[in-house]
Amino acid sequence: MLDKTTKNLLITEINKFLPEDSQNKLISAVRYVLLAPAKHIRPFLVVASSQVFNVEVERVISIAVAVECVHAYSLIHDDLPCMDNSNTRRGQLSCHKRFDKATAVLAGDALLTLAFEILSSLNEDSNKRCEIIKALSQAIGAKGMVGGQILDIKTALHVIQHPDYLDPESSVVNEHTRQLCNKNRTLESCAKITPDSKVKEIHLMKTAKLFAASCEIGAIIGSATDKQRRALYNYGVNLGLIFQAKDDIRDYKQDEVNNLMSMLSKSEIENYIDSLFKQALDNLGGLSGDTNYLYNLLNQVKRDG
Ligand code: GRG
Repeated sequence: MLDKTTKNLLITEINKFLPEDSQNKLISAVRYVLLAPAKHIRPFLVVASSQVFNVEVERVISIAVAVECVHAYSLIHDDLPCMDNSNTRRGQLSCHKRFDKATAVLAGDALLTLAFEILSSLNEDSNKRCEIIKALSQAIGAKGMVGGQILDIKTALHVIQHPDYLDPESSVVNEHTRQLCNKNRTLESCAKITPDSKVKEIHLMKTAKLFAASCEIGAIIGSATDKQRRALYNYGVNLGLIFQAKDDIRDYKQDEVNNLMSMLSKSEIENYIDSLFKQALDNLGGLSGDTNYLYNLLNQVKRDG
């Protein structure tokens, strides 16, 4: 997503904060994930949103690194056996597989901490620094990414381990769960849940709020008006929801739990994506600066995920 020059700037900045230290296992683990090939959508959003206000990329590149640190931490922790239990990430072994579980937990912790060290040390006025830290904290805490993750895990556990909470006729349940559910409970005793709204809420918290905060941070640095800031935030939400819906379509064969494809038809998901796309276009339409990068990204995500 990032152009070559900006990507090089990002990598140079990462190396500045985290120089190679092959004797240090923790730093090696952090660099292993942070420098692995990635799309860098969130750093891109910071840079592109600030460009709407003609902010030079050099001024926001360390913020872009901080946001990528947060994202990398979430991936490392998400891959752990107690979460998504994934052996690979970014085309290589996941952090706990390449190193070990304790190192992976601590590498995530170190990345999250570094993000806030970077942001609190920005060469910006203290008001802006605090606003940026607040926006990011709100996006990734209990009401954002971490909250979305626990909701995801809890719902997944309900589906797998507690079929008594589910309606066996509901399209949210896969065949395995349906069998469990039918075995253990009668239809009458199963509570109804509304599946797609729950999953959309998980998408919002787990993914879209960090997209939105990345855009909002660009607006803060650019001294945007409240209206401009809201427009960029909402653009980020809509983009993040499209990104996740596309990911659900792509990922369905690997993971049916909490996946929109388990509860909506392909055309219903496409309509949902179209409506998010239109809202995101509206969000950009209200901005007078250069929105080309954001517009192109929106099209790219809608097309390719
Ligand atoms: C463990 C605190 C904690 C949070 C985990 C965001 C998240 C919450 C987990 C990511 C899990 C995941 C695979 C979600 C699907 C969509 C997604 C966010 C994919 C990874 O993001 P990309 O595609 O990855 O931007 P790259 O590697 O390009 O940065």
